[in-house]
Amino acid sequence: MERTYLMVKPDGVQRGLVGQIISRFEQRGYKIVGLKMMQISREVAEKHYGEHAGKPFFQGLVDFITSGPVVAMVVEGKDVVATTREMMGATNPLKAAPGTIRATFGVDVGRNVIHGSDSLESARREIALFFRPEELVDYGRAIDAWIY
Ligand code: 3AN
Repeated sequence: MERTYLMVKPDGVQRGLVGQIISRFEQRGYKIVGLKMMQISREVAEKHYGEHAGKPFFQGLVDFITSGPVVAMVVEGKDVVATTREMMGATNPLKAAPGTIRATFGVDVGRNVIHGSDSLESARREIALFFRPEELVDYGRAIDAWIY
């Protein structure tokens, strides 16, 4: 089954949105296979956002993602990378479709409450960057027979 890396950013944690955000993925039928709160180091943040190195907003991005705790998770399910991107909405919350997480909870591109991997390749890279293999759990759920 496909897996993706999702992260409630420091603004989502500070605003008390962790439960509501995680709930959306659970309600959809996706399975959480890794979950932790952590403080990201600048080194890891710079790796995570490596593709944006050199862009004008890069320092701000690293400052922000390291500014407080985040809630990191690995979520598993059918087409989970593309579907969770859809559920998150566009990078700029003002452009995000109504009902998406970013449209529901945000108005500013630098404070868009959640990160999610944008491809299978990014998902693999980001899962390996933030989780050790033993932190991920393999388990079955009876309810899966009603989802798939
Ligand atoms: P997404 O998070 O939707 O995958 P990316 O990976 O292009 O978007 O950008 C990573 C993060 O960088 C975004 N979540 C956003 O917070 C920030 N960001 C992207 N573009 C801009 C921009 N033009 N100005 C400020 N921040 C930006």
